[in-house]
Amino acid sequence: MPSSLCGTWDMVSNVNLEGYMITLGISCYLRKIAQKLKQRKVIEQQGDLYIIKTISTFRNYVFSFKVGQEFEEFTQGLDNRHVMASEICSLVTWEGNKLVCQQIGEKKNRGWTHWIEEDKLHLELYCEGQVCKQVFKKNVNE
Ligand code: VL7
Repeated sequence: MPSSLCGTWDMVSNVNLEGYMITLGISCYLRKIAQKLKQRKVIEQQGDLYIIKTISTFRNYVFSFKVGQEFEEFTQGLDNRHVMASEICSLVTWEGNKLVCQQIGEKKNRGWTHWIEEDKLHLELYCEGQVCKQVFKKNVNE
């Protein structure tokens, strides 16, 4: 059973957000703002429904899904693209202890992977060969 991703997590590192944003076509202006943000993840689970909230002083992004079920996602406020299920695979799955999301759409080889390692929440956001690596530490006061 994978360790729980649930809780409030504060960003401690953020490597190559720039490369990831460039592949997504984010403007220079928005990239500068996004680079300065200390993102927070609030991850909740209600039955088989997961809710991942990415929180910042500038903008929030909320995504909810059921593991193993196809879904459509609109990345509102990020790069504003529609990504959706392919006909052959469900989009968020557990691969061992990693929660893996494939964001199938206009951009090739796009998705993310979350896992816990040494009490930290890890996230890789990837798109077209660029990988942004983020690490979060648990905020026990929230
Ligand atoms: C990944 C930033 C940069 C556009 C705005 C910056 C607002 C705060 O996909 C994500 O999380 C997954 C995995 O946890 C669950 O939905 C969100 C955010 C990384 C992307 C793009 C800059 C514009 C940043 C919302």
